[in-house]
Amino acid sequence: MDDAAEPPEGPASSLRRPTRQSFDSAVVRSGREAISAELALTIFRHMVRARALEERAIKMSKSGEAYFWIGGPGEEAFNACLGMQVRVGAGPAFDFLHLHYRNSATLIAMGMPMVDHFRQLAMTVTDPFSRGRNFVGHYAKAEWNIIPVSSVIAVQYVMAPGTALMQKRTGEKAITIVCGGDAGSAEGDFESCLLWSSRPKQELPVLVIVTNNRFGISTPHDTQQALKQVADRALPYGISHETIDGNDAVASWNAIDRAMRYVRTHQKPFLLEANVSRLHGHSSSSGAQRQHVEIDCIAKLEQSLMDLGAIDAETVRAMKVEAKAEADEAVIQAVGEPKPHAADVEWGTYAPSAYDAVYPNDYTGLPQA
Ligand SMILES: Cc1ncc(C[n+]2csc(CCOP(=O)(O)OP(=O)(O)O)c2C)c(N)n1
Repeated sequence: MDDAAEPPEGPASSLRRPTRQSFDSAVVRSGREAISAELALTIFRHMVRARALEERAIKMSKSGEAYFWIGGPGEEAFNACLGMQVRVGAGPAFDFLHLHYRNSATLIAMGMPMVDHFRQLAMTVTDPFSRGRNFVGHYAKAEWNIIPVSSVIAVQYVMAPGTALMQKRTGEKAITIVCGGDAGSAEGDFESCLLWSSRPKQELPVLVIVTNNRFGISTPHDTQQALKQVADRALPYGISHETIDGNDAVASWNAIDRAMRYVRTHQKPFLLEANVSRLHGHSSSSGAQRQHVEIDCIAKLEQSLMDLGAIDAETVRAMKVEAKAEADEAVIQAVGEPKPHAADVEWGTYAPSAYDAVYPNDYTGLPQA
């Protein structure tokens, strides 16, 4: 960093910082890995905002402002680091994302306004991802190459090679990123993803991610898969792979950086498994109570930043209060917005095709930009 330059304005700008000189050289360490204090503070703020969003979302599901909650509290460290490293944009020159329903911190780090998440949860017609028709966290955004999230688990894995093939043909260094859970990795779709991504001399630029929280709803992972690590599934295909502590922001940042560089440069797949916590159980259907036995990635990074002197308790408190207020305000806005009309239930569900001569009258209109 240029010594004369001020640290960039933005998310970390409100934080108490060490002196100019010490800040430039300060790093947060974890084992043999490190990231700059400045980067760690930016990641931390994304994590805090994502947690505030999820905690408010859970409250909505309990208070009757929403019907169902599912989301990513516990995955903020890994998912914020992921969102910050995505090449965001539309079309083959940018990264494609096939996400699942726990990626709120990824979207927060990419720049999603909180209100959009709450619009989908409150099922308003203003919901930009599904017009109030899908579950929360089921993002879809053409401007950011986000393929619609499916409630049918693991299907995203088998779709990912499709966008990666298109990207490889166009010759850009953009990649496809696909995320899912450990139980979803038991589906044939996951195996198909590995197979299609690793065909000899036709390898595809897919970053295959498994966030392993050790459960499929209530079924423990180790009762279903004999392999100790999901990432070992890459071995027979010759796919490069790594398993990391996804509760560790330093490890997450560096592993995602390494994996993305590999996929971009070599145009080949990489399987990254991140062991994460599930802080509020599976969904509102199982009560969404806080699981205090699980490691909290926010507390972990907070402690590292405090130990370094890059942040103090008062600044942390202020940041959390600010994030909560942002979430509260976004909810007030979202719940006041209109709901979809019953008469429009089929609208946007079926697009015309040049080949569709059988049911020409079924076209119900595409969402307007
Ligand atoms: C094909 C399919 N089978 C079953 C379900 C029901 N279901 C919803 S979430 C889930 C567990 C998924 O666990 P995992 O893939 O580990 O992800 P996690 O929710 O733990 O992040 C199941 C079985 C589903 N939605 N789709």
